[in-house]
Amino acid sequence: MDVARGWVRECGSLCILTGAGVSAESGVPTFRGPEGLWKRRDPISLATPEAFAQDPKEVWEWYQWRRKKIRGCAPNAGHAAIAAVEGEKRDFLLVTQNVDGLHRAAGSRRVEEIHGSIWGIRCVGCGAERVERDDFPELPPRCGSCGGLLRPGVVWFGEMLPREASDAAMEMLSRCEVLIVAGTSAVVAPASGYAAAAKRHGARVIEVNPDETPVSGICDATFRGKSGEVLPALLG
Ligand code: BV8
Ligand code: ZN
Repeated sequence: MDVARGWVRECGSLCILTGAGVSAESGVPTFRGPEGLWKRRDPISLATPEAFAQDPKEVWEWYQWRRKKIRGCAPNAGHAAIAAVEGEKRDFLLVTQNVDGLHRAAGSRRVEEIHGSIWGIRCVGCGAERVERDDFPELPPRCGSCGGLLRPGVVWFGEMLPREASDAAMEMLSRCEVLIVAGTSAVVAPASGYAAAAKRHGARVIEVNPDETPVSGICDATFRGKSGEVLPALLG
């Protein structure tokens, strides 16, 4: 731990990549964990444009179920440690796959939500976008100005990542001295390739995850523990 703490302390350019595991201790269901299943449906089958086209009401019931769960969750010590180290770094970027908004709630500011936010909504008709934290009385919700269907402001499987967020992430991965990969199973592309990209540019890569993942083998240090316990020790 001391060696890795030294890398983090001494580096001028730090990037942190997070996944659902970082929010697990806050009570947010992970994608692959048993508690992530809704009505026994595989999350990947619901988070697609095809599922929405076929049954927008059912897809919205799933997102409303997740929004309700997340609304009752607060950031944990892992989120707080990440928000704190941001203030100490000249060059810093948090890249998250999480749509729960807990990083921002913890005070993170230099953050790219590459898979969008569950609190965002967008009209498939006129493209109008806004943040809506309240539940919708009627599902699927409709756009107030054009009557079009509203969809969650997240990136679905088969959809491209938001250009700006993706470019900012790739830019940082090409110059960061240290990359911390926390709470991700590293199976969903393109984020699954970020550790290798940073490694190619000479970064030290540190993994925080109770389990082995496909990127463990290229890491310079791995901590098999919960991010809410490891990150405060590593970043504090
Ligand atoms: C794209 C938003 C171009 C929605 C999400 C075939 C082969 C390879 C790739 C593909 C393929 N077919 C299609 C693809 C591309 C596809 C992909 O990768 N599919 C996978 C399933 C194979 N990717 C895409 O479609 C991406 N777009 O590529 O565009 C394109 C376009 C057209 C066609 C081709 C290419 C878009 C991907 C984004 C999808 N949206 N989320 C929503 O949330 O509803 S992805 C979603 O799932 C999350 O955002 C996250 O990215 C992923 C879940 O992964 P994790 O966050 O890592 O969570 P998981 O539960 O899996 O793991 C938790 C980990 O935490 C575990 O390791 C566990 O051990 C650990 N853990 C548990 N507790 C703790 C902990 N760690 C620390 N502390 C703890 N306490
Ligand atoms: Zn509209």
